[in-house]
Amino acid sequence: MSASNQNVYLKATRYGKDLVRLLRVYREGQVQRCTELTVRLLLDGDIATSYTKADNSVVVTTDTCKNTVNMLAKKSQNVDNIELFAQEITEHVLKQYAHITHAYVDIIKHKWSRLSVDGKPHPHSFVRDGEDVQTCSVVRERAGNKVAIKSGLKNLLVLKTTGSAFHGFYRDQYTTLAETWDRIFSTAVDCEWVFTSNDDKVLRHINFPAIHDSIKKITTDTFATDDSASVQATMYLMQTQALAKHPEIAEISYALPNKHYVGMDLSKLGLDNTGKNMDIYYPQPDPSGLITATVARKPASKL
Ligand code: AZA
Repeated sequence: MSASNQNVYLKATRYGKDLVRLLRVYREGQVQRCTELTVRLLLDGDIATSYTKADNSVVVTTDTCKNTVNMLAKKSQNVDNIELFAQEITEHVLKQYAHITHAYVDIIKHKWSRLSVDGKPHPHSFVRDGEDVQTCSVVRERAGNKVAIKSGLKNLLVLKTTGSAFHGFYRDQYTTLAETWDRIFSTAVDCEWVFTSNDDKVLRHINFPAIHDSIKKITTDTFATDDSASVQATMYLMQTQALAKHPEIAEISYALPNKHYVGMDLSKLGLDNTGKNMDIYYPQPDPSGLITATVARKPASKL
């Protein structure tokens, strides 16, 4: 059977450039700012013939996608506000290409924090003080000029040395885990929140950096202060607080690995490293638990 008369169809398409990396410097007199991004720009639309008929006339090249990101970074005043910058890219793409119906932009913002010298913020020097990143994902659809925005933070490593317990869990013939009332709790926070509005006029005026800072603070404050009964319970507390504080958000998801730190058995060396005497732990690289949840607002009830 030839390829063309198989009983198949092209179900979904999306293409563009990934891993477009750039550093944007803003020079404002003596003080300079910089933002380093990794950007993905993907397109969809009336492009089926490029797959099914080798028709390249509908292909905006992936090289053009890369140039678009770089040119808009050059022109934009908002590169450091990644949700706004991503909206600018998607808006340009749909204005520029009549046959493109969807633009997808994902941005990772890497960390460059201003250095201090003798206690004073330095005007043009920065430090990578953590591998945690800020993320966003923006989709713009020509039909109805709809925009969907998700923001996030990833790889924020935290650890607490007490204030975490885990007991009362389900037991069966395969359960060997001991209950604990005091354990190390460590995780790499991966969190995403979805904005309720799909209206680009509304979405242009949201204070995305402030919401990001606030959700990061809710996450770390709750992690530190909650007398944790489990990763699940602490996570839910973070989610309910974030939704209570930020009406612009429809839902919030976390994925938290439970990075196990296990007390070392030093009994063969004649040392007690158990119970209240446990202070040497092995940071177990794998396996780790993985706890995830999405918390969303209930639909408004119809009276
Ligand atoms: N949640 C925890 O907080 N700790 C655990 C789990 C869990 O589901 N399973 N083992 N240890």
